[in-house]
Amino acid sequence: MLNRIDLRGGARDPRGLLPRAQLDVSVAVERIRPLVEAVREHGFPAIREATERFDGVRVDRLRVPAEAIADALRTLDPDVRAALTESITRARRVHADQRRVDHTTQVVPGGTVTERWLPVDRVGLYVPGGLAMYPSTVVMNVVPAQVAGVRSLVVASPPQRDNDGLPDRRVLAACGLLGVDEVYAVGGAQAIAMLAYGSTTSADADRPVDAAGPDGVGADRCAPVDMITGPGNIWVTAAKRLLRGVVGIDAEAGPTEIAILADDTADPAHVAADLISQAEHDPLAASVLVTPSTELLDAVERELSRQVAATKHTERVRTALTGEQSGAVLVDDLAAGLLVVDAYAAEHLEIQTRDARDWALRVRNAGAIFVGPYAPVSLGDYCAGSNHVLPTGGCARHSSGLSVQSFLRGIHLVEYDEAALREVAPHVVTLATVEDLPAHGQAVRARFPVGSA
Ligand code: HSO
Ligand code: ZN
Repeated sequence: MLNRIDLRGGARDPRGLLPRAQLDVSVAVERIRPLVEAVREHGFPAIREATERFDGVRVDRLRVPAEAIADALRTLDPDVRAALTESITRARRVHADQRRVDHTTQVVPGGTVTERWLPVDRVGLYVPGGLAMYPSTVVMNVVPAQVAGVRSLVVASPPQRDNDGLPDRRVLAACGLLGVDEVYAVGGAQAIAMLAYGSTTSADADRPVDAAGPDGVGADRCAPVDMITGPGNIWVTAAKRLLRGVVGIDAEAGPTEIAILADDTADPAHVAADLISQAEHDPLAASVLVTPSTELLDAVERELSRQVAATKHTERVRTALTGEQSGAVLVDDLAAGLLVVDAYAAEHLEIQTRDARDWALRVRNAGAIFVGPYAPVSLGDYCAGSNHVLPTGGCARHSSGLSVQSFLRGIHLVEYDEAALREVAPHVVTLATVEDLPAHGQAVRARFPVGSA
């Protein structure tokens, strides 16, 4: 079922041999530009018009009433509630250890630099509502933001026709469990534009936020956020790309990926199940097995035929596994396999080998690494305590997954007394002169005469 790429017996550079699904966002950016502009100019009426056009729902208010969130929580299946609660507890435990402390460096006597870590003030989280409903994604975005100390957290998610034009009930329940009460029933590019610009326009800037406009609607206007996180479809991704800079954007989430580095000690039934688990997300999802063992690969193939036929989303999974973005890479040994997984830089990497931890510690590029036979990716998707918002498309070479750090800004506090400035002043003046920026030097000279260094 998997395309075979045989890298044995040669020193071929694995880069470029593992094709990935390419998402062409630039065309989508041009398509959504007018909509984003309309939201910026007109606010609520433009959002309402887009919601009617794309979601087929006519809304008078965007904000989800508190009773609807409470009701979704009250009627949530007790098992789902228990599982989400466990997921939240474990995620909080891990993310609490990511808190940063302010640090002061004494550079010279009388001269210090303090790094202060301050949370972003207001964050918007987009939760998709199309193919899949992800209450777990609400957890993975909200927990690090809350641990970072973000004071104002808002969720936007598309209105569902089968839920009275409100977002999915399980998404609302997750918001309720996490104590997020500012939720908007808005999806797609219009949601990202609303979060970035707010749903207020200059025409209603002078009325209080909770007062209705002249037409009696829009009493629940959304104030702009400073940063947007969360996955979405191509239109959401396009809007995020367009609005990067107006607001902070976490990352562009592409189709999910799993790579497994395995040797002959791996259980083929587990390897197959794990490859299928991420293929289930999307026909464009990538599942890649890297192994020196042809016996294992053959056994995994037999398992795949059996398990793919039996899984619920057979067609989606088969399309993903047989797509050019997926495959099995045969290598001479695990050291060669390590080069392949590093070149690939998977969102999720499983190590199912002898001495799995030793190999895992040698990996340089991966979003998250799942070590040994009892750490499948789906554990991390839901209940490991780790975050499941991870870099895709090779971005693990330079980026990390969502964390408390993502919601913090480090601000330097520079404190020098007169003696400390006097001592270093000649160097400042020299550097200002070499850069032909004499006014920079003058700013120091204005305080006292400066000799040469
Ligand atoms: N594997 C996905 C996250 C997810 N899985 C959510 C299930 N629900 C991307 O890391
Ligand atoms: Zn998943």
